[in-house]
Amino acid sequence: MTSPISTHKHGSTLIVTSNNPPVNALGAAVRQGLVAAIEQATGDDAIHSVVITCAGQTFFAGADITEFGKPPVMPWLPEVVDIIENCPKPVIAAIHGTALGGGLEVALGCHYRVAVPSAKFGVPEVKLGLLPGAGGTQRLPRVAGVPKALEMVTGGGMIGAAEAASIGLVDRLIEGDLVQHAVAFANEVKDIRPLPKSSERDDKLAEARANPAIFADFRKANARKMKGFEAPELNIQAVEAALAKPYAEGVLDERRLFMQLMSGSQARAQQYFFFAERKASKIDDIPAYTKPRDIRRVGVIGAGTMGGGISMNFLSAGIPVTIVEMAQDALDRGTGTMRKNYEATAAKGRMTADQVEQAMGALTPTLDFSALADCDLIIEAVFETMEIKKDIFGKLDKIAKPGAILASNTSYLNVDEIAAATSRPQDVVGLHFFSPANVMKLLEVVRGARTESDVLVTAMALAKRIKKVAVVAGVCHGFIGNRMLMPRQVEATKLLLEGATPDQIDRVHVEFGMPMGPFQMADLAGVDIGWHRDPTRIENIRDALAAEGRWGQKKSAGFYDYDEKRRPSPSPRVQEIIDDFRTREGVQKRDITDQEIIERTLYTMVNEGAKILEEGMAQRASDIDVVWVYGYGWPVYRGGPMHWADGEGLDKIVAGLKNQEQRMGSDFSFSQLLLDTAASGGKFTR
Ligand code: T1G
Repeated sequence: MTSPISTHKHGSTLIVTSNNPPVNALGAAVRQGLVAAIEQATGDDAIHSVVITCAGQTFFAGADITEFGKPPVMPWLPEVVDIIENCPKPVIAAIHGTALGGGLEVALGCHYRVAVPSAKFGVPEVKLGLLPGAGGTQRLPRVAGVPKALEMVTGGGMIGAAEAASIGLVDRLIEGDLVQHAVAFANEVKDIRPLPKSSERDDKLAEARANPAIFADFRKANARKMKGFEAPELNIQAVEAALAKPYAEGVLDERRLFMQLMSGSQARAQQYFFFAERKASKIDDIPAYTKPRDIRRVGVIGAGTMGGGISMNFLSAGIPVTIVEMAQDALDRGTGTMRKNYEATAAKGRMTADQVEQAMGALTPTLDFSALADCDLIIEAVFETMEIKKDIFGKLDKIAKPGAILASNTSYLNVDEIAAATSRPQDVVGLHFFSPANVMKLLEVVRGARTESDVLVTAMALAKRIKKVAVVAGVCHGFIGNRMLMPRQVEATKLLLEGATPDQIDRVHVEFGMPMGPFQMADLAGVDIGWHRDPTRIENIRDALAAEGRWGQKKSAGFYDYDEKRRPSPSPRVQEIIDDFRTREGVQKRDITDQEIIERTLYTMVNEGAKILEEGMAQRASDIDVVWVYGYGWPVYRGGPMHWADGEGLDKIVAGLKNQEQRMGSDFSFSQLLLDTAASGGKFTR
């Protein structure tokens, strides 16, 4: 087996190249090769300096995550980094692509770092429930300073090469051939002694020592973002050790904290999710060589909240959009909202004024439906009623060019029925964006019975282009996410009649780690969504609220009352409505435990997920988890409903549901797959 590490001499410089596609992960063979290369440089008097570089798309993008959980193979990464740093000759990291995690730690072990302007740097271990475990929490603060180190280790984001150079993480930006300039740099520094070792620097730590409140302030400022996660706090503790202790001691704290995280359920869940997210983009029964169709112009029908948000995704990715409305004022309102959203992003410094103009300049608003004739993909985003959608697709069938993909943004309705309104069902697909469409990353790609393979491949490729995470769903009511939402909403509402309050149910969900509970979500989305609009027809609690204009936050009243700052408080009026319904329905009020709420809402979601799997409406259980993390904010440190259920134990899930079966009545039936998997001691996601 040839080593992924090769070396060759260029004058008195030893060039060490890693070729370990796709991302030069620091697997065992790479680590072994790096150690051998440093030994070679050390033992060869003709060598005065070393350049470490990577072939392919990127510098080392981190430890090899596929090795996690397996018996460790020596040398481990911390040792490799120390060997590099202790090389008696200067070692220069030549960086392109993304130097991430262990990759950045290798670069920090080098005495110097040079990079091309497009290079990016980060320590995303926190997203895997970990911390940089190869000296990164100790070297990064010493090189980049404590504030930047805290931001990077707890956020897991990337910084660009220019910023890295400005904070001293990169010694020189290279224009032109990276390796050639890195060798020239090596010749400049080859005789400089002592060698600059990151682990021995103290200047940047001294700055932080002058501000002892730095950690408390950071914790306070980031409390909301870090809530529920274990890794961010332990990353902070490791950086505190860097400030308080000499490197040799601080690195022992890092090792202890790393092992504590690695052995925990959150790291397992987040590492599981890293691969789940990437697996979602693969469609098992479509050959990988299937070519996507060329999408040069997108048409969007409807300039409402969804149509505008959907359009922005394409405009931001540089894809021109023709947006169609029925009336000028609706069209103007829609395009005005899009511009406002862009300007708000620009105001936050996340895009420039030029980029706003560029995006808006690629938009063609029109009232002329036939203007869609030259679009390669047309997305319908109008009212959620089948009649209107079938009418629109019938019209589209007459004007869209051959081979155009016709997509509906429906969130529930039957895509096959919509496709049947055209003569080209093979070109019809569901593209279910989540609101707000220009923000939420999830895209459910709904595969009709007749949807052509290359249409699906096009949808998945396009999702990547517009920075969405796409999951293929089958045609069923609510597809994956909303279908699992239904039993949760049904049981949550019944629990109100039985004695729980909106506040209790929402609290249980928020304590679980959801961003909000069912009733907070209803008030945010709108209690009137899906309401029949007849105030005299009051068949359930939502009808009663909607009939009184309690439509949620937008009306300062829904399941909660809201003050002028939209702060919620339990509503006596809502409690009256619930009590009236309870009396009307003859339901006996009783104390509801938090555990019952978990069993009646979260366990039933798992059961519905199992049904989705057994009906083939999702390709795999991990896809269901991707939908819930990206579509509804399920806490990623719990992996997603199906991964979480495995951790709970499917036998416990079944027992809990059996506990509640009577109370749930005909609204509930067991998934056979859940029963069988639990009985066999199996799991959904491992
Ligand atoms: N290990 C193993 N495989 C990896 C990998 C990694 N670190 N990174 C990516 N892959 C695989 C990925 O599964 C996919 O495989 C393919 O490469 C392309 O990935 C001790 C402990 C680098 C920005 O967290 O952020 O270092 O699906 O689709 O969009 O302190 O990959 O093709 O079979 O994402 O171009 C820290 C994770 C590790 C970086 C490229 N590093 N990777 O994005 O490609 S922990 C990370 C990424 C660590 C040390 C600690 C991205 C990318 P397949 P992709 P991309």
